[in-house]
Amino acid sequence: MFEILSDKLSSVFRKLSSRGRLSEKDIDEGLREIRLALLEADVNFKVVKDFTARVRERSLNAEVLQSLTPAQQIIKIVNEELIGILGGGQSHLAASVHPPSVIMLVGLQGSGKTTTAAKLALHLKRSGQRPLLVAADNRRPAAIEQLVTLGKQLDIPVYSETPSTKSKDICAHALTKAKDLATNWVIVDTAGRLHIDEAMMAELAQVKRELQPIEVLLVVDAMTGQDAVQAAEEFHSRVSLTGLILTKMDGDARGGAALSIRWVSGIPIKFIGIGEKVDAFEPFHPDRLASRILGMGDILTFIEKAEATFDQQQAKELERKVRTATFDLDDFLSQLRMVKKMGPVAQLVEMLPGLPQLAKQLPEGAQEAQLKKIEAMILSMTPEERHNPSIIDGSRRRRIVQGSGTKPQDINQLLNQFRQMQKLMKMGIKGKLPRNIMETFR
Ligand SMILES: Nc1nc2c(ncn2[C@@H]2O[C@H](COP(=O)(O)OP(=O)(O)OP(=O)(O)O)[C@@H](O)[C@H]2O)c(=O)[nH]1
Ligand SMILES: [Mg+2]
Repeated sequence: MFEILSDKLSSVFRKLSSRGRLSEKDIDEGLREIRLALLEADVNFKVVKDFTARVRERSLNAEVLQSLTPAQQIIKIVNEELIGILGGGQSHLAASVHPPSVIMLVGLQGSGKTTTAAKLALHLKRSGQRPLLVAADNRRPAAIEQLVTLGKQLDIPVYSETPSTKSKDICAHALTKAKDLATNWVIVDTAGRLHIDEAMMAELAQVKRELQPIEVLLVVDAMTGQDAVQAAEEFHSRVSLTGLILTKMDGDARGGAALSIRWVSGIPIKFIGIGEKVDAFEPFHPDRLASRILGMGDILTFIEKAEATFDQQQAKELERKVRTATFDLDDFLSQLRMVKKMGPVAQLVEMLPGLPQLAKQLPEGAQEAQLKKIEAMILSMTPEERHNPSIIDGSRRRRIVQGSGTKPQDINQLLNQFRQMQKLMKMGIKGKLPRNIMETFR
């Protein structure tokens, strides 16, 4: 799930990152592509509209546009807004003050209720809790059998009766059983229907009155797209849901339901099912899903590192020098050091969108070795040479080579790169200025 969306979004970010300074038009163009990618992933159009409007508003802020790394700032904004749409923080399972805490699972036929009941019971058992499973789906004998078998497998007690007993009576008896067994959780599996109908809803409401559950969780098949979102709204209006469990998140659907359901219904997602096995189940973390979708969990770490390291004042001064074309080798060196302060270059390159491909072309350690060489050469120059490298002639070059332990062609390469940078700066080609030293390796 989310592979296509993920690919599309990272191509938008790659494009934005390659541009350096961004104009309002660049941002709108990027946002148009993001909007299309979300719609193609079957995300609800209202969610898409709200999302892109918020990202636009925050991106067109002067602080973002004038920063040295506008594309990264925008990625950060997209990530934050995505987390917001998915519910912000983690939503925990509620527990009753007077146990047992009763959890009622509801949902359409085949959404994964019975499997999820067992998964949830196992999840609780593993964290030291004592759950009781209840087979309140008396429509089909096979449904009862399915839960009983799962319970046996997991060594978790299951309460069941013959299919002729009414669901609400099964539930009343199950609560007594839970007291006898001293279980502190009761997980109730209910019957599903192909479509939401009056009889089904009336029965669920009855069961709910009997159980007085602390949680009414809707089990939603994430593969069913926007129908799932609609089902959530309908169930919510009839039995007031307290949370959602998205199943089949391991499937190859476009993922739009998963991305829309929280925002449209206002109900928090508490767990996700990620496979058929009983342990393919986990608490839902909006931030983890967002960074998975953006395919760049690491980029945030990078941005945080960069923010912590880049001295704003230093950055401003650098920008002024670039604008007035008075940028010299000393500035080059201080920029180099800023990059170095952030950590091993190879690691940084890995974190940046688009750059991993570039990194692959370079032998391991080559970049770092290259940076060390550049630093050694600049340090072997006199202040005058650093300020005005054009005075470096044959004899000065020999001295620098000896001082830095490099080769004459290394110095030539450095001076060529620097001359090119200066030329670009003088021409003032917007967006083509190397934003940092790594780009001079392109
Ligand atoms: N791949 C995958 N399959 C799942 C997941 N959850 C459930 N399933 C499968 O979905 C199918 C239906 O699951 P059930 O648990 O029987 O669904 P149900 O909602 O109880 O179905 P009814 O009782 O008939 O309404 C089964 O084949 C499960 O193995 C999941 O997270 N991933
Ligand atoms: Mg079932």
